[in-house]
Amino acid sequence: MEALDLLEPQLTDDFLPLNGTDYLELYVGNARQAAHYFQTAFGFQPVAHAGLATGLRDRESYVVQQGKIRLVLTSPLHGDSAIGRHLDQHGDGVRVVALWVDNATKAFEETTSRGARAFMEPTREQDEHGYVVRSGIHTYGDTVHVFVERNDYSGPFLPGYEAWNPAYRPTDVGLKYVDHMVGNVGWNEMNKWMQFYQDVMGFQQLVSFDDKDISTEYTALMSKVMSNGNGRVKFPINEPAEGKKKSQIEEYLDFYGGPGVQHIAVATDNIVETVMALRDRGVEFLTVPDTYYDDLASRVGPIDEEIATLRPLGVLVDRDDEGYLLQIFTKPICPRPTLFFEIIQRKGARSFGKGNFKALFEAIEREQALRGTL
Ligand code: TYF
Ligand code: FE
Repeated sequence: MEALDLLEPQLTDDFLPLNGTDYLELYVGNARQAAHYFQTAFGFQPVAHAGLATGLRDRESYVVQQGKIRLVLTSPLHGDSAIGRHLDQHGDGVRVVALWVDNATKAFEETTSRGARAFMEPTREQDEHGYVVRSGIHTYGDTVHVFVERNDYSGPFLPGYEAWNPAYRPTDVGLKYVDHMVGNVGWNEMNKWMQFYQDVMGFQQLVSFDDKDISTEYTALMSKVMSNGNGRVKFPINEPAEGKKKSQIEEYLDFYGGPGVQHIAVATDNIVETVMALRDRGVEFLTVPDTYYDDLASRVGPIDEEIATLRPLGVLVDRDDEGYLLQIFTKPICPRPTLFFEIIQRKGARSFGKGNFKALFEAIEREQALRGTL
């Protein structure tokens, strides 16, 4: 690993100050069932709804939230539509990565003047709870960034949405915020998108992994981690690399029909309890061979958790100069082997689990072999 100095909060001019991730909008085949799944399996809480009942004619959306993580699940009401075509091409996936800003008009001007392709001109929406301004730009594939200015808004989500208060409310599982969100891009496109986040959005590179860091006997990929100035938004970008067999990134590109969001890493401050709750509710995780745990203590040194507790859960551990982290990856959450979730707990570490890459990628290869796509 070529570990560049981890970023300190930027003191110089940040032309695109971000307060964090505002929401992630997934286009899904059945938003009602997806909302139920994210409530039941992942412990998200119901927040808002828009659809035929609120005057929309073309789509239905459910908003669910846990900690600061807000998901919008949207389905089209007709086939011959932009959302319908997105679904046909990509299957369920992330369409919008919305970022919370203080000034969505300025965010639009700063990014488009640096070369971003406009997706949504600054638009003000108002209701009895105040107003919101949104704007947007295109990023890799069919993915877009929407800038959300909501400092003068007190409604449940956005104007046009009604509060959604069903009696059904499974408890949360302790998820707190989006730690990072990873994009898979095409062959030899990683540097282009790294440059995009640097030049157009003012991000800086945190870390870079080449194919020697991220390869097993069979498959390889490359990755660069981009971070905004204050570190609240981190976007690793992966590209496939040549190996003896098909890279998991190439598999993703084949099934998603191009670049897109690969995984959403969500943070917890008690990964043992969170993963126990998720497993109880039927969430399926990748597992590593039991031997992973045999040399864990010597690899990572003393940790607060009992290895005997982590082992049956399949939680992975890695250490860097600043501390350690615990992480685990779900299987893909849809029929295509595309989008999955990572659960992460940081105990000082600001890295991404490089020490786990080999075990993790071998676990992914076992899944690829089961699917017949390796
Ligand atoms: O976000 C990361 O960098 C880690 C490791 O295809 C990782 O979660 C990297 C690539 C990948 C899966 C996980
Ligand atoms: Fe990750």
